[in-house]
This record gives sequence, C-alpha cells and structure tokens, in this order.
Amino acid sequence: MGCGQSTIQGEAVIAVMGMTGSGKSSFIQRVSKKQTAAVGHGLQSDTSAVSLHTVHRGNGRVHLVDTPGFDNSRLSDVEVLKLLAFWLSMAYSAGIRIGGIIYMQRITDLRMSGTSLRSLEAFKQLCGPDAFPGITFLTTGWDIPVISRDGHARAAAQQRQAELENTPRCVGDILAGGGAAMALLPGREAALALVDAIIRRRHNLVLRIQVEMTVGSAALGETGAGRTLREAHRRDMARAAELDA
Ligand SMILES: Nc1nc2c(ncn2[C@@H]2O[C@H](COP(=O)(O)OP(=O)(O)OP(=O)(O)O)[C@@H](O)[C@H]2O)c(=O)[nH]1
Ligand SMILES: [Mg+2]
Repeated sequence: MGCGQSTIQGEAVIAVMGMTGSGKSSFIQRVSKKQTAAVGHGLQSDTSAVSLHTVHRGNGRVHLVDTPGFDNSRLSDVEVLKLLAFWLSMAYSAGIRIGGIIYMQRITDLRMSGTSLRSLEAFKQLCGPDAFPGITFLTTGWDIPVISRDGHARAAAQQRQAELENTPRCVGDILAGGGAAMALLPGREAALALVDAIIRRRHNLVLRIQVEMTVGSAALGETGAGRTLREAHRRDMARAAELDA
C-alpha cells in the first residue's frame, strides 16, 4: 500500500523500543520525514528521553514513541527502565492505550550477547505475555552493502533471523504468544507500510508494567522488568566477587 492510501482512522500510538543503536530513532525519522528523532552516528547512545513523533496517515494520526534503549552509554539500565516506566504509567493513567510495540534489533549482530538477551528479557517482562500479540520484532541493517550485496552474508543473516524466531528465549515465545517478526526493508514506503500494518491490527494494549505501577502501585524494583535487571546485576556482582576469591 503506497503513501496516502492508508485506511487509518483516529489516533494510534506505537512504542518503539530496543537496545541502543538498534535503529529506533532512524526508523522514526524515516517514517516522519522530520529530523525530530535524534539519530546518533557516533559511538555514544543518542536518545536519553522518551519523545513523541506524529505522522498523519489516512484520516488519522500515528504517534511514534521514541525511547532510550537498554545498554545506553549515558544512562544505566535502571535509569532507562525508570524513564520507560514513568512514561508508560503516565500514559496509562491518562487513558492512552498503546496500539502496537516495535522491538528493534540489528541483524548484523552475530551473537545474541548477554546484554541483548538481558534487554529482550527486561522488555518481555515490561510488556507481559498479554501484550505479546501487539509486538513486532523488527530486525534492522538489511540494507548495509555487506548484507544486501553479498549472497553468503545475506544467507547467514537470514539464518540468524530464523534462529531468533525459533528460539523461545529470544523471539520464539513472543511469536508463540501471537506477536510478529520481520525484517525492515529499505526506503520510506516500506517503513510506512509496516506502520500501517501494525495500525490495521492495532490492539488496546495494557502492558504488565502499567498495571504493576498504577493499579498495583508497585515500586519499580518489584516489577517484573525491575526484578530482571536486579537479578542480572546480582549475577554480575557474584561474578565480580569471584575475582577476589
Ligand atoms: N545501514 C543502516 N544503518 C542503520 C539502520 N538503522 C540505524 N542505523 C544506523 O545506526 C546508528 C544508530 O541509529 P539510531 O537510530 O540512532 O539508533 P537508536 O536505536 O535510536 O539508538 P539510541 O538512541 O542510542 O537508543 C546510526 O548511525 C544509524 O544511521 C539501518 O537499518 N541500516
Ligand atoms: Mg535513538
């Protein structure tokens, strides 16, 4: 479906999450055609606040939520979680429901590192399984020449995509829970088509952290995502203690 042929009605919110450098702000910039979502080209993480970027589609508007990613070089994972949790609970209390969530990951990452797994696990805990049908796991970087031009590199990337999708600990459980996984194709049209597809099957998502923090008034550390980060920190500390043993 091309530009301007969208059938979107009303307002919709799509939250864009994923580790630092996965391409969240680039994607939002590509969709909104504005320079409002700061894209970082340096080695430092770029986005350190939650921000909203609005695009008109059909008779409606889509609000893309840019977020800082875990493993941010300017903020700790706890600070990132705080920002996400604060924004999500404020939105929930204001009656805003999220229509879809994109979780981004670079297909150029050759391994699912400990940090990537931790980020994905915290993300899943933040959403909770009831929100899995609203998740689109989106891999980026398919346009880089080594992947788009070299058949072997592309086949290897496709193999990584399949492995991510087939491994429950990675994306398998999101797919089993009704979510989707896809590769981000180059160009603005592809990004808009993806946004439209998400909106067409839009949900009224209530994320686990929204319930935990507003209905249950849990402290951040008591939420599923908070516990995941704390557990990971405890494992790191135990490993560090082995240095002195
Ligand atoms: N070739 C290519 N480069 C990309 C793609 N997505 C992002 N990049 C590049 O990766 C770098 C980081 O992109 P950002 O969009 O700032 O990543 P981010 O997820 O917003 O990162 P944080 O704000 O730090 O959480 C930039 O240099 C982008 O140009 C993609 O699909 N293809
Ligand atoms: Mg960013």
